[in-house]
This record gives sequence, structure tokens and C-alpha cells, in this order.
Amino acid sequence: MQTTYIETQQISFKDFKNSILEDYRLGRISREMSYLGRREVLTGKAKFGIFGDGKELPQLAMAKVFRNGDFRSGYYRDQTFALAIDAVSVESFFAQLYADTSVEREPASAGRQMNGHYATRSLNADGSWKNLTEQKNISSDISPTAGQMPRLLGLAQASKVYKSVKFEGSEKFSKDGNEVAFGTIGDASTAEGHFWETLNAACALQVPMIVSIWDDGYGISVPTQNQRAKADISEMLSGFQRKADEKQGCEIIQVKAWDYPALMEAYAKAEHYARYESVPVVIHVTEVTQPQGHSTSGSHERYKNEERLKWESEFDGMLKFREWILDYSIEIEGNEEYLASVEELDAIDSESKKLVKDGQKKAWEAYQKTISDLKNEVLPFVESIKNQNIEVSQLIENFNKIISKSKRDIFHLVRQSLLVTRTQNSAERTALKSKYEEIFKIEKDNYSSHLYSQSEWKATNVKEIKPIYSDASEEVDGRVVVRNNFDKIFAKYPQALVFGEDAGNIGDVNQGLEGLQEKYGEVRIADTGIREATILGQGIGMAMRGLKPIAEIQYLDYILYCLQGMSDDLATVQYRTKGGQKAPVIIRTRGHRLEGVWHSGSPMAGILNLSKGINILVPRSLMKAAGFYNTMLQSDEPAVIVECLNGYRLKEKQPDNLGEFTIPVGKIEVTKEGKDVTLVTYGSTWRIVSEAANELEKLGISAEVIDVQSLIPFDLTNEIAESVKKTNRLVVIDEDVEGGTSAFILQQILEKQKAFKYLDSEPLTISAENHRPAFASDGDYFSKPSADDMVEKIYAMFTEINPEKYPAIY
Ligand SMILES: Cc1ncc(C[n+]2csc(CCOP(=O)(O)OP(=O)(O)O)c2C)c(N)n1
Ligand SMILES: [Mg+2]
Repeated sequence: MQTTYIETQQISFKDFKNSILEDYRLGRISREMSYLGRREVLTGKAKFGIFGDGKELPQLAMAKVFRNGDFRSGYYRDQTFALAIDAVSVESFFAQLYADTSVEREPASAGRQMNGHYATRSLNADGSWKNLTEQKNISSDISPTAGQMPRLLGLAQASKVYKSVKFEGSEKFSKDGNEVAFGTIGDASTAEGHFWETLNAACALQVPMIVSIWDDGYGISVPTQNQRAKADISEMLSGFQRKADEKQGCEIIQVKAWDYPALMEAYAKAEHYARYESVPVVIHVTEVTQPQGHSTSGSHERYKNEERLKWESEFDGMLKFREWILDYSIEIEGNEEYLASVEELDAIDSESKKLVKDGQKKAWEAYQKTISDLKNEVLPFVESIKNQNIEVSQLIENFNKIISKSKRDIFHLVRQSLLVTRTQNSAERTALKSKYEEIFKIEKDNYSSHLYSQSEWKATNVKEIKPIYSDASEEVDGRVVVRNNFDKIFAKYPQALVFGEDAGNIGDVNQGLEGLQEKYGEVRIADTGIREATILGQGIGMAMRGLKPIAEIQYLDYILYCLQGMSDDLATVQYRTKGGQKAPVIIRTRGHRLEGVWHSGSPMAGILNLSKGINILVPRSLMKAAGFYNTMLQSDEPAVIVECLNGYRLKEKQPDNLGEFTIPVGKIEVTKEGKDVTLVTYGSTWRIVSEAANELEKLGISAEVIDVQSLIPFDLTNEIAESVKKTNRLVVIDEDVEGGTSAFILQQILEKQKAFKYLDSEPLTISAENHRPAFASDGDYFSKPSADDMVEKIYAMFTEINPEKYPAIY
């Protein structure tokens, strides 16, 4: 709707005037959306509402300098901005308020997100990239406050990378790296670590990023002075201010939210620093108001005193804008020119109100229509069996009494009708059943699609290419295999880059990237500060802009620092946009078995449970890890690849087709065949399980050893159940806590793969102690399952069956 920034001195007064009045109109429309939105919630038509009233002017100013190819990573207050860049319309705004599940009507999230969570669609329906340089982009908002910040860093950094990195198709993502990433955050959310971490990293990296702080003085009810060290965030930030001739730090601009011309100037200046000098900028927008309070869940009269409320009504941005427009006059060629009269502004006000009302009505009617259409489609099928069963008539009667019918009511009617007629068999009931299956499939797609990619590039579609070995294949340290494979990767994919603590200069702490910075440069093989949350954020943002980032988290134990972002942001990207955006980041980390409370961890269940939406890969060797990198680089899904910390110095045979061979996700490997018991494991524990299996062999127990390799997705072809069918006994062994990943594996095998019926003995899990291992030597032996533990516990299974053949050890 809005044109880009027009410098007043270069345009005619007429254009200047039109641009101001267009802003006024957009501001009014946005304000009416806030007013009506709140009413829609309070009258019960929508569930919850959070709006951008009071924040209109700075967002209009931000939109003026926001160009095609730029990205925003912000939060729920930005409806005026979204409206100004055409990322939301009145109708789609209300469609989201009603949580309409249609992608066409609610393109930001298809009803998956609360209102105020904006997103543009980066992908075509088939999951392929659109040309992002031809549109204005919003990376999908998330609710955890400040959670948008780490991603913002990556979005900004991508521009810097694109200044030197080019590849076939890169023109879809960047025009020579000239794009700016715009962030928005509330004043109270600046108390979060993510805010400071991001700003610090941006100031170190010198990326084109503009962060706007909407400072309305409150975080819900808590006033600013109770949130931070100083009430004035600009004062706190002053240490970040860059000094002349230093390539560090940022620019800080303070501006009032109701001062339209000052805002225009502030954003124009900020754009200059960020876009042309690659200097990050913070715009601290002060004196922001909240005319309707925080959200529909409360009333701000409860915590703001009368004086504050009075001030807020006087300094309402839209009111001040109106006053400024009416006061404005300029003499041009002897004539006094004005922007608008009271009547003209009043006319805009009433037009805007009407436009919003019309849009809301359309959105409501379309939303209601989907429900009534569903009802009309299904009801005849239910009615067709009512003569066969009196209970169905009763169910229909009850259903008809419901005044405002929801999808759930319709489904309940259908499912209850099928339940009460379960003993009947008629053509009508069969028809109802197939109708139910048909509508269920549609709602499954509406509510549960796109946790993983549904495109041709989904991880499970990547073709398996087996590693090739020849007489010439060398036995080398594991770290050499992964290093040489990375060498091939960076040669093959110019869009691939890796970054993390010590990843650059020394080529990572285990030298899996040794020498690669010299070869591929500091942009692609980079060191970072110690800041896992924003290392991940770099990955997410850059992946959203078409790069193939490998975000290195130095040790698995420290992944918890970025687990929030993995869980809230990365894992939900495709789901929360219903396939509108993707972020195929590879998280490279290393862990499992060693000693010491923070250098031995294998907190896989924590990761597993919080990261559904991300592939979780646990290779037992560096060759397998290398193969997973090769697989995931061909996919459009994110993954965590956990390398075995104790594997780097173990000898492995290096495949001849490095950079080419792939290890399929969701595929197990039987590494030792056996007939008496199936031992299921993964990662570093696999070697110990294999040792135990050899011991068991000597005791007359033939154990089959299975390496899961890929926890998510898990054994897609049910091969483990096949093994259990043969052995009739199952033991799951890992070094996570009890009831952790082993419980997940057991559930998958027994419940999903239906292996319970094959069991002749109770299934067994062998896991670690519930505390982390001591650093004292042999901490791992005493805290994690040892081969001795495994042999004894598995042997005991056989003692129970046949004590004569397998006499008890203890
Ligand atoms: C991590 C996290 N904690 C708490 C909340 C609940 N919450 C939602 S908005 C909000 C206040 C945010 O205030 P501020 O950042 O100043 O933004 P404003 O709403 O004032 O624009 C809180 C505490 C949340 N969404 N995320
Ligand atoms: Mg606030």
C-alpha cells in the first residue's frame, strides 16, 4: 500500500502531501483495526487479541525505508508496518483474529498462530523458494518475547555473506547483499538475554540490522524502571555506540513515537548507516502509548495511574500526527500551501472506519462459511442414518440446539453417530464413515501438516549413495574423515558455511575443519563469540535467506543455551507458517561419553522432546556423521548431527566418494546379527554394546546389535520389529537418563512398530545414572552403562528363562 521513502526536497509538494495523507490513512486503518479487533474479542467472536495501537507512526516510518529483499524479525505489535508493506490486509488481519485455517485467507500462519504474528510467504506451494528480492519479507513471528532477536542476526548477516558469496540461484535471495534486516522489540523484552546477546554479536559482526525498540514504558503491568538497570535503555546502550574509525559498535538513535517528521528522519538516517555502511542501528522509540492497554486479557486502568492515562491520551501518535498535518504550512512560490483540512482528515477517518468494518465483515463471513459449508456437507450423511438408530436422532437434535457451531461440534456429531451405530451395517453408515475419513483428512492437514517438509526436498527423499571403499581407501583418524568430507562440501556448495566457537582459525576444537578457513575464507569458515543462542540464530536467519548454514555448538552439553531457539523457532518454522517458510539449518555438535559433569552429557531426550520438527541424527562414527551432512545438505529440513566426542582419534576407513555418499535418515543398521536378543542403541554407546555382544556370544547368547542412527525420523521401515520377531527379546541401551531416549525408542518399537506381541521376555532398558558423571577417572564407567553392566543385565534375562543353562552370576 505504501510507497518507499520520498525525500521531501526532491519531490513536488503534491507528492509530499499525498505521501503524508496516505500514511495518515494507513495509520487510521490500523487504528480502526485495533479498535474493532478488541471489540470482536470482547463480544466473543474471537478468542484473544493483541494490537498495535499507539505504535502506528514509527512503523509507518520504518515501512518507508523497508525495500524489496529486506527482512523483518519482530513481534506482535507490528500490524501497521505489516499493513504498510502489504504483508497483511484488513481481511487477512481479521482472518487471523478468528484463526481461520485457510492459507489463502490467513497467509501468515493459516490459523496456527495468535493474531499479531506476521509472516510473508517465502515459498511456493511446492516448497520451492520464491524470489525474495522481489518482495518485502517478514520472518514468521513467535510469541516468546525477544525470541525474534537471534534470528534477526542471521537475517542481517546473510546480506554481509551475499556481498562475497554468489551461486546459481543466489539472485533470488540477495542483490549484492544490499538488504537490511529490521528487528522490533518491546521495551520490557530488552531485559531478556537474547536482546543483549544479539546486539553484542551484531556490533561485533557489523551487520546491516536496524532494531527498533517500541518503548511504551510497560511490559504488561510492570513499568520500565522495574525491568532494567536504568529506565532509559539508550543510556544503558551507550557503551555499544561506535566510535569514529572503529569497525565495531552501533549507532543509537532516540526518537519520540508521536513525532512524525522526526521519525521519518530517524529511519532515513538509520537506513543509511545500515544499508550503505553495514553498521547496526538501534532506534529507541520513546513515549509510545498503548491506547487500549496490553491485550484483550486485561485492562491497563488497573496498573496505570490517572496521570499516565491522561498523558497517553494527549500524546497518542495518531492524534499528534493529525495536529501536525493540520498545523503544517509551507510557502511555495508566494502561495501558502497546506496538507489537509479538518474536513479532509475527517473524511479519511470515516472512510478508514468503513473499510475496516467491511474487511472484518468479509473475513467473518468467509470464516463462518467454512463451518456452515462443512455442516451442510456432513449433516445429510448423519441424517441418512437417523431412522436406523434413535440415538442418532437425539444427537442431531442436540447438535441443532447449539447456537454457534464449531468444527468440533460437527466432528463430535459424526463420531458419536458412528459410535452408537457401531453394530449396524448399512450403505448409509458406510457413506458416513467415508465422509468422516474425507473431512478428517482435511482437518488433519489444517491442524497438523508441515511439521517436517512436504516438498520434494524432504530429508527422507534424499537418495542413498553408499560409501565406496577400495584397496586404496586409507585408515585414518575419524576427525580426518569428517574434515576431508567438509572440504568436499565447501567446494561443492558455495552457499554452505560453518561458524561457531573456535570453528574458524583453528578449525574447531577437534580439528574437523582444520585448514578450511585458509581455503574457503573467513566469511564461510568463521569463529564466533561464545553465544550459542545467537549462533543458532545466525543459522536460522541465514537459512531463511537461502544459504546453507552449519551452526556449530561446541559441545552437546552447551546446546541447552540454544535449545529455546531450536524448540520455539527452528522446529516450528514450517509448521507455524503451514509451509510458507523454511530454515534448513544443520546444527553440528559433539558429545556423549566422556567424563565430567559438563563434558560427557547425552541429554538426548531433552532435545528429542523439545525439537520435534528437526531431524535428530546420532551417528556412531565420523564416516556416518559425514554421510549425514551430505544427506542434509540436499534437504530443506533442519537437523542436529551429534558427532561422537570420543570418535575423533579412532581409526576409520575413509570412503573414496567423500562429499557424495549419503546416510539415509530414518534408517537403522544391523551391525551384528544374532538370534537370541535384539540390542538397540546409538552414538558412542554402540561400541560398548558391540563389546558386550561379543562377551555375550562367549556366554552362549547370540545378540543382534542395531544402531538406530537416526532418532528423528525413527526406523521408518520397522526393521527393529523384524529383528524382535526373530529374537523375541528386546533391550534398549543408551547413556541418557532412565526413561529418557530409551523410553522413546521402546515406545516406538512396542507401540508404533507393534513388536510387543513378539516378546518372550520383559523388554529392558539400560541407561545411565540420573546424575551427570563425575570427572573422577572412570566417571563414565560408574555412571553410564558399561559393557559389564550390559553383559550382566542381559545375561540375567536368560537366567530367568533357563537358570540351569545360565546360572545366576550374583
Ligand atoms: C519469554 C516470554 N515471557 C513472557 C511472555 C508473556 N508476555 C507476553 S507480552 C509480555 C510483555 C512484553 O512487554 P514489552 O516487551 O514491553 O512489549 P509490549 O507488549 O509492551 O509492546 C509478556 C511478559 C512471553 N510472551 N514470552
Ligand atoms: Mg512495553
